[in-house]
Amino acid sequence: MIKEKILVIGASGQIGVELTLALRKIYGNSNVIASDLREQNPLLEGTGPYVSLDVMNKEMLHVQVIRQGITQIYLLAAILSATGEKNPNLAWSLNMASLLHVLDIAKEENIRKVYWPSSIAVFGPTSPKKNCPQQTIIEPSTVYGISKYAGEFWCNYYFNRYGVDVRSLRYPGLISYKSQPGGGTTDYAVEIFQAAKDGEQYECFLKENTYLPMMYMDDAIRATVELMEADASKITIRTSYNLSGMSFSPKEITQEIQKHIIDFDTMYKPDSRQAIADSWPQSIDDSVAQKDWGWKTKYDLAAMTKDMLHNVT
Ligand code: NAD
Ligand code: AKB
Repeated sequence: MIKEKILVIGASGQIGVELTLALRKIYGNSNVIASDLREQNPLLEGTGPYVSLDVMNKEMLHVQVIRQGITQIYLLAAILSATGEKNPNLAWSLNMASLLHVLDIAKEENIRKVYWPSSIAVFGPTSPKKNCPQQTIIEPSTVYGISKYAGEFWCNYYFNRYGVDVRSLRYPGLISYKSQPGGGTTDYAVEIFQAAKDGEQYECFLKENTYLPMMYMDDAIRATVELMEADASKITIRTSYNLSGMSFSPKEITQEIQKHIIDFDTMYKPDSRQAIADSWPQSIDDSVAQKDWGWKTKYDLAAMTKDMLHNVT
């Protein structure tokens, strides 16, 4: 059996923390190396190796991959939608260069598998709003969405041309309590729980009837692990798989929280993130992921809300 040695890049971020912990459970603590530009997240401390790494420095990344005998790379470093609109050049440069560095090194060092997430942000105003299918009109309007769509085709290219086994999911907005979101348009669905637990009114930056595709972090981590463990013959999409969890609006999540905290309330003060949200689909059709590698969502709005309110401190 092959002994896996996994490098997680961007391990201190919202997904990185939980994915690193999940991978350490599966592959053993010492076989999963967490890395990030910023300091180690406290939840990772004492659970396994950590290296400080800037993915923009290709040589440094290459040295780490060789020195540590890496067999799989999970690339999570990126600039998300809202932050990306504040600095489009930086978002394009990080999101593209990081992926190309990893794909090149994977090709040169025969890395067994690479994981790189895309996003529902690839879809734009001309994509279907409801049950947005795997293959459809894709004309993203944010720099983040453009970088993700371009990245999907780089993954497809490296798979077809060089045989790099790179796999990808178009995550919806992710909701978690262990680590904070990093500058996205869907972040409100995490912030709202903190306000509710603190006994405060939540000021939402989206309008009350803005529906977006969302997913609980448990489901996102399970989907990632299941995709990466699937037999390569089952993976028919080498750009990125649609992935669906739930779809709700700020009004609906407020009403769901009110079932547990009666006097909780949200007021609405839409900002520039509203235009980004309006450009995205409201719900996603992930039937291809279901068919190819057996994907099935577990958490709906009610189950996610209950778990979040139980765990947010
Ligand atoms: P995040 O912003 O929380 O974490 C990204 C991490 O990358 C941060 O810890 C940051 O310090 C690190 N990083 C930034 N620049 C770096 C560099 N030069 N070198 C090394 N590390 C660097 O993001 P996240 O929410 O965890 O997202 C991870 C991936 O998943 C991204 O590709 C994102 O586009 C994608 N995604 C996230 C969501 C979501 O809702 N969180 C949804 C869809 C897709
Ligand atoms: C964002 O809002 O930018 C992210 C995403 C959906 O990619 N959460």
